[in-house]
Parts: sequence; C-alpha cells; structure tokens
Amino acid sequence: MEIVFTSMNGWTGTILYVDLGKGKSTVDRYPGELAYGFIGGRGFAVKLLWDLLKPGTSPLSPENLLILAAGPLTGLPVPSSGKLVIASKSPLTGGYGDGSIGTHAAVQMRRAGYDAIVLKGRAENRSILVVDDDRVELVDAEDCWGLSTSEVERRVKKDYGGDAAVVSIGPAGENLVKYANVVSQGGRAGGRPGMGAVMGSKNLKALVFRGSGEIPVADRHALKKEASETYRRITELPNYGFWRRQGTMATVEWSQENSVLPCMNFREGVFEEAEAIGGFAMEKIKVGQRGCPYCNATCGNLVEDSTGSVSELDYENVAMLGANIALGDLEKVATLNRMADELGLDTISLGNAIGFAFEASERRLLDERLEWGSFEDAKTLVENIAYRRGLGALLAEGVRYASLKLGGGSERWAMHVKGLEISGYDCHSAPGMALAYGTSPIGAHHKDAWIISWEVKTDRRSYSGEKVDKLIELQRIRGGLFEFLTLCRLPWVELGLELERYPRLLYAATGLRLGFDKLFEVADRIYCLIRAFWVREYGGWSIELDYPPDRWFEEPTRKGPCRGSTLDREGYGSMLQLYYARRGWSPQGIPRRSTMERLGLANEAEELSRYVNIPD
Ligand code: PTT
Ligand code: SF4
Repeated sequence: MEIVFTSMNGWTGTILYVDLGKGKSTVDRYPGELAYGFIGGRGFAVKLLWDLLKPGTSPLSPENLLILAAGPLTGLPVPSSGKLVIASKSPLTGGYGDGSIGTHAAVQMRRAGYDAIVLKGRAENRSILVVDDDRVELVDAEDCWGLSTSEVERRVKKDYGGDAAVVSIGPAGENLVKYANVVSQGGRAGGRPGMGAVMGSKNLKALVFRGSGEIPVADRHALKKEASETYRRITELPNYGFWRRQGTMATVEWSQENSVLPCMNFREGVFEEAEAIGGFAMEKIKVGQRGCPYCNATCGNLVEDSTGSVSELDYENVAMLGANIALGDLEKVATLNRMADELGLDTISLGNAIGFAFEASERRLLDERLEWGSFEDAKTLVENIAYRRGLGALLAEGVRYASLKLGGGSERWAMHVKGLEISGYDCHSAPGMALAYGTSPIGAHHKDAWIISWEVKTDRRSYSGEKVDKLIELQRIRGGLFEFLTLCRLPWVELGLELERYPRLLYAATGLRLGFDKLFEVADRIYCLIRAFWVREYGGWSIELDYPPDRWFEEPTRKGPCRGSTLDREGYGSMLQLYYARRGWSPQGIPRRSTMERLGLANEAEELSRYVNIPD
C-alpha cells in the first residue's frame, strides 16, 4: 500500500526536483513509506539514489544526481538541528558518498517547504540556483566563477539579502578536484567524497535558500518543552565549559597520549610537536567562536592564522594538515586550513595527499624535492591541487589513483579505503578503529564509528567479537540515527547528552513513537541499501575493498609507547567475517536476499540480483 502525505507533521512531505540542463523544476509529494522507512537525511539520499540513478553513471556526468536531504527535526528549534546531508555517487570512490554540513541552508530549505532537493543535469551556463519558497530560479553566475567560497557567499548575501542561506564551492569544485567539498558560513564544510566536484560538474557555483513557511509539528507545546529541557541539560553537563573552550581540538592531546595521532603519512601514531598544535596552543590564538544553527554547544574555534586572517579549526584539520605532514606550527596549519575552506577542498584528503607527496618525494618517486614539515611546500601543493597544476593535477585525483600512476610500491602506503582517504586516527594499534574505517559506508571516515575512544580504554590490541558488536552499535547510532535524523551528534558524543532524548524529540515533532529497536532497524535498512548500492555500482564485491592499507599490517611504528605495533591480518579478517555475519551479509560482503527481505528491501534485492548473484 502506498501512503501519500496529505498533511504530515515533522516532514513537509515534499521533494524539489531540479533539472539544471532544462532549467526546470518540479515539486512532488512523496510516499509515506519513504518517511517511515528511511526517516530523512542519509536515508532519503540513498533511497533516492538507488531509485533514480542509472547504475554505471559516471559521477561527473550530467546524469549523476546531487541530493540535499534533511530530517524531520531539521530546522526546528531543537538542539543542533541545523545540519544537512549532501550526497551523490562519489567521483573519488565510485560508490555512495555523503557528508553532513552545519548550515542555515538546512533551516531555510525546510522553511521553503522541502525535505530534500534532487539536482540532475548540467546547467548550460555557470549558475547559481536560488530557492526562495516556491520560486526556483537558475541565475547566471559567470562573474562568480573563480571566487573563493567566502567571496561568493558575501556576493550572494549582497544580492539576495543577509538572511539568504548559501552553500557553495570554491575553485577546487570548479576544477573537479575529486575531494572538493561544499562550504557554508565561512568554515562549515561537508561532502568529503567529492560532493563539491559533482556540484562543479553541474556548472553550479552555489545554492541559495530562503524560506518563510512554518515547518509542521505534531505537538508544538511538547516539542518546545522537550527542546528547552535539552538545551538546559546540555549546559549542565560537566564537560560543557571545556568543550566551549576547545571543541574538537582537545582531541589532539588525547590522540597523542593514546598513540593514534597520525604522523608522516600514518607511519606513526605520535608527533613530537603535538603540544604546539593542540587544544591549549589553540586557545592562545583563539579570537572567537562560531557554530551551526540552533546549537548551544558551539564548537567552531576561530583563530588568527600566520597571515593574520581568521581560520576555523577542528581536530581533523589539525591532525591532517599538521601532524600528518609533520608541520608543528599551529598558525601555519591554520593558514593551510583557511586556504582549504576558501578553495573548497576537504582538509582530510588534502592532508593525506600532501603526506603522500612528501613521502613519494623522500622515496625519490617524484622529480620534485619536497620536505616533511615544509609550510611553503604544503602551501604550493594546496594551490596546485585546487588549480590542477603540475603534480597537483595528479594529487587532485586522490591518493588511490596517484599511487596507481606512480607505482614503486606506493599503493602500500596510499592511505585510503575504497578510494576515500583516511581521517585522523592511526590504527597500527587500534584494530577496532581499523575495522571502522574498513566498513564505513563511504570509505575511510570516522563519522560512522569512532570506536577508538572506547577501544583504547578496553583491550586495544584484541580482535574480539565484542569489538565487532560495539562497532555495529556505534554505526547504528552515529551513521544511522544521527544521519537520518540529520542532527549533530556531538552533544551526545562529547558531552554525554542522553540518547533517549532524541526519540522523544522525534515523537513531539512527528507524532511517531519509535523505540531504539525500530530506529536501529531503519539504520540497518540504510546500511544494507548503501552496501547494495556499492555492489551494484562495482558489479560485485571483493573483501579486499573492506581492508585498510598494507602499511598498518606491515610497517611497525617506531615511536611512542605503542612502538613496534602492527595490525594482524588474520585477526582483522576474522573480525571482518564476523561483521558480515552480524549484518546478514555473505562471506564475500554481499547482503543476503533474506536480510534484504527482512529489512523491507525485497524489490531492491530483486534489482540487485540483475547485476550480481546474491546469496540466499
Ligand atoms: C567532515 C570532516 C570533518 S569531521 C572535519 S573536522 W570533525 C573536516 N572539516 C573541514 C573543514 O573545516 N574545512 C574543510 N575545507 N574541509 C573539512 N573537511 C573535514 O570534514 C563539522 C562537525 C565536526 S568537526 C564533526 S567531527 C561532526 N561531524 C558530524 C557528522 O558527520 N554528522 C553529524 N550528524 N553531525 C556531525 N557533527 C560534527 O560536525 P563531512 P561541519 Mg562536515 C573547517 O561533513 O563530509 O562528513 O566531513 O560539517 O558543519 O563543518 O561540522 O573533527
Ligand atoms: Fe555545529 Fe559544533 Fe554545534 Fe555540532 S556542536 S551543531 S558541529 S557547532
């Protein structure tokens, strides 16, 4: 039975479809099954991609789809509800890609009446898409091409008013750098696996949103009460004050203490100059604070960089553009970070690409002479990558591609999984985190399961079933719940906000009472469909795709308390097999038909079986 929304609470029930090539848009009411089965955000994104994207579509062709999706709480006055999922078939990995960005665009899109926007085609001219309630217009933006992300945001606000919300790409997205991302509000960035390049391939410089409507809510009084209690509770949590001071930057010291701070292209898990780039060093150059809409746990650290400009620092930026390239000067790291924001480059993949180039030069695989820790070399590479000049053109393709081109054994230390570069945790002595990278649904990113904080407190060297269970639990919460509700997870992760509050907020907004069993079933459905998407695109699966790079198995660390560590291949393999079994996937990593049917994906199983043999 198909349930079509007539009046609905929490959800607007509406998706905006824009064909950029034809300059036409349509608005559709979507069936209730989509809302109940996938809730929003990442759930909507993968279901829409599965249904609407022709398998085998080239990611940078007009036929690829770019999806912006919110959840039923997005844009409502509840804690940390200003997030937006941006998803597409990734040009970096060839599989499912997404990111979550904190932006007023999330709020305005929902107020304009849309839960999601699906973009297809390629605009004839370089353009900006303006969504102003039900007015949808493609505006010529030839004069904006080449501008940095903050310049274009300023320009748009001048033209459309200060309340217009903007997400944009920088020159890196225009030049189709495979890890170009999408930026908003000067330092919020999302869509690591090349969502900015997909936008660039569509000739789209920016999306501008303005909405004046009210988001429908089941019980406004209950929502207000629940939200204000939650806001208050956040401020009462013991770590609140320190979190506001340092945000994610405190993780630098934590990673160093636990030997997981990536150093010199993930050779080591400690960096001698960690203190100089840590949270307390950051406080000395901090000039302000910035955050996402509706958040009272504001965590964006504004610092003055080595040029005197303002840059917004988070842990990953500093781990990857500092320790991983052996640069121990925080003001200079902040400059590289600001350049990445302005150019629209993902800092994590960028730090990997620079680290990879430094190592390749050291091993004489390149003509260029580059020095570990050299700010000048790093700065030049950042520019050259964004504009695809010289060595930058190779690095713009990501380290998987660069290593295949360079050869010389470099694929053993090209630090990625499925083509997406690894984020800021060295895993020589953290097998659970290695598995988190191996099984992340977008390639190596910590978002879905930051198991490492639990792992280092327990038996960090074990390859136990308990770790696999913990990993799946985290994926259900972080990669599931928070990505389909499309709320920031940090109040729960970092401050310890009670998870039980989220189903209560969902109930007040939608009238839908879902326990964790049901919510985790939605998460499992989404994970299964994402895996099916990868399998369909790759025309099969090889378990090697779920392995981290050889470096962690083969090259022991030489420094710090964990020196001499490597991962054990056999131990990793047995955890991976257990992971597949727990998820109801075959030993080859393909979802079983029975699993897909149990999760309500019988039609999708049928479709998948046209491309691969799926086991019962
Ligand atoms: C995320 C990834 C991260 S994860 C960081 S720092 W982190 C890097 N930030 C970048 C940046 O900045 N500039 C830039 N040019 N590239 C960057 N790439 C890197 O992108 C981010 C926060 C953070 S800070 C984290 S952990 C949490 N992530 C969340 C998430 O994924 N989902 C969710 N529901 N809530 C989250 N809350 C937190 O949001 P990607 P943001 Mg980002 C300068 O999107 O693609 O997943 O990459 O969104 O608004 O900047 O907030 O230590
Ligand atoms: Fe944004 Fe930080 Fe608040 Fe999360 S905690 S919503 S990342 S400001």
